[in-house]
Amino acid sequence: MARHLITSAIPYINGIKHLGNLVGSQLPADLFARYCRARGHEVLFLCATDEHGTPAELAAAKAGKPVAEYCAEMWAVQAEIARGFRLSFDHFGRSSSPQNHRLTQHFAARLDAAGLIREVSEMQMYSRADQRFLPDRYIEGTCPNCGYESARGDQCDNCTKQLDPVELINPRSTISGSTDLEMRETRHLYLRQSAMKDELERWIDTREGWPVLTTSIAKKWLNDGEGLQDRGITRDLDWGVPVRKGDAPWPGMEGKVFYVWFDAPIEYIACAQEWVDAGKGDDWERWWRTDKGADDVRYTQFMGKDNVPFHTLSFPVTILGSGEPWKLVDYIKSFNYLNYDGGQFSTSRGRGVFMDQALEILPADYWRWWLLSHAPESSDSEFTWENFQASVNKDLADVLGNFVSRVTKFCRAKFGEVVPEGGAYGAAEEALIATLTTRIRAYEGHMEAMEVRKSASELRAIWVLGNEYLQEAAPWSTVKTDPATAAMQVRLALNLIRLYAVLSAPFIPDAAATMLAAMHSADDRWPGDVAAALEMLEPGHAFEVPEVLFTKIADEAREDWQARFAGVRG
Ligand code: B3M
Ligand code: ZN
Repeated sequence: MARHLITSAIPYINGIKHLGNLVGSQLPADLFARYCRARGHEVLFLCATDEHGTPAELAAAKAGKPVAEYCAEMWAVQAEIARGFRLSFDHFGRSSSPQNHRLTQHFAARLDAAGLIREVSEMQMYSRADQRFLPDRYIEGTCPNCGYESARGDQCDNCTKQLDPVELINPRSTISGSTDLEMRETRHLYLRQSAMKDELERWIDTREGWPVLTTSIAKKWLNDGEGLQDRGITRDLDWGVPVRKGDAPWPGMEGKVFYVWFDAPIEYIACAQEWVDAGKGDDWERWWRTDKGADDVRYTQFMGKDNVPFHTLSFPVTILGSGEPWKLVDYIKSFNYLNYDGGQFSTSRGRGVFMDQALEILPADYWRWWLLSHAPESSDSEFTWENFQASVNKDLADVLGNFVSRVTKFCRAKFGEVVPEGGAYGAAEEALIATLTTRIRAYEGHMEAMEVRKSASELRAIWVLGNEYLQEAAPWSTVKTDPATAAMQVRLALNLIRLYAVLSAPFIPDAAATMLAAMHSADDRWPGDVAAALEMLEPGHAFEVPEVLFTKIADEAREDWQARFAGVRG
């Protein structure tokens, strides 16, 4: 038994996320958390909303609400949708929590004491039309690195380079669109990341088996051009963590807040404190402090590729620079992008399927299965309605659903709603158990390695084995000449349903629960010896025929949805 700390990148508070966001962090993190729990490990799985900075301010302004009120409402909306997708967070926190305020100010004080913060007087973009400084996302312009025309002030979405707003070419205000901008003096705190380059590089070099996507992005920003640059960690904004040195004021920094990307990852830790303060846990330090037992913890982070630089460089600098024994990440699982039907998902244009809409049209398991089995791991992947329909109809309805329904209905008709006795296994059953064993061990290997697609295809292959067995054994004809053998075949198949429920639960938790309930079984222990796992439901054990597990998607529904989600949301 091991201890797993698992965090998903924390989604911005501004609005409901689309399926591309979901599959890039929260959903695969949930898959892994559920798998680890199923294997008997101790898990702390955390996520939160990322509430500070310009995205929140801009969205609140658009909604015509005070930003605190807007964030509270949107947190509740996101929490509800997360429950709908069965995301099994131990706590879904908020980066605006008092815990995160305190901890962020604490880290800033430590970094300052370590000489890692310098104060810089700089010229910053000021918009005369808007009468304010324009940090981050209040400015858009052309990326100096790749030429992308809609790069944001803090990062280019196209090439992932972290930017400072002043570096943009042809900048404009995103509030008013005004290009009447001037440079004015303002003072800010800079984190001396450059001073941490060697320590950071040493740390990255000791990370074993990190995915290429993760290390290549980290190394790129560590060694490219000027190398690791110092980062401004304060902003001229109202909404955020006020700049303080721990409990003390920070002279000269009055009225400023920390940059959202400074406090957001600290929320991973604060979230564990919130978890304790909410009465859900009793000790956060044994997960986060290596001097308090967190040395044994394996810490895995899940995120989209655009978030990798912040997690491999910025956040580790905060942790290492503090000089305190905080737990550092052991493994970063990052994802490429999911595209939507020939283009990109677009939050601003409402293009694609958003999490709330997805749950309105189909149960969570349908989405979970498609998204995970098509996770953008080695490259970007694409959602198309045809592919979604085919995958649901084939994998879920024809393969898994059909197996469950055929076996239970046949047994009810011939032997009643109890597991029949039957004779001893023959060669076909022995062969099935051997193949299942190989495949289940392979499935475990892929799940442990967080190879999401490979896990899904192994699971699908395990389902297919059941159908192939049933087809070959054909108890519906065997029963006419040899009822005892038919009974044995059905007994094995009913046990397979229970086993499938256990194996499939991390992917499709609701269907798995339905299958277990139909088998009148509460035993969801992970199979060690497969033969033994297939004897758990003994002769005489009652079961029932479940409702249809998965309904096929008709062409008409698919076409409707295709049209509905192509355009503008609303
Ligand atoms: N909120 C970006 C995103 O949602 C950002 C992640 C923060 S992780 C600490 O993709
Ligand atoms: Zn760029």
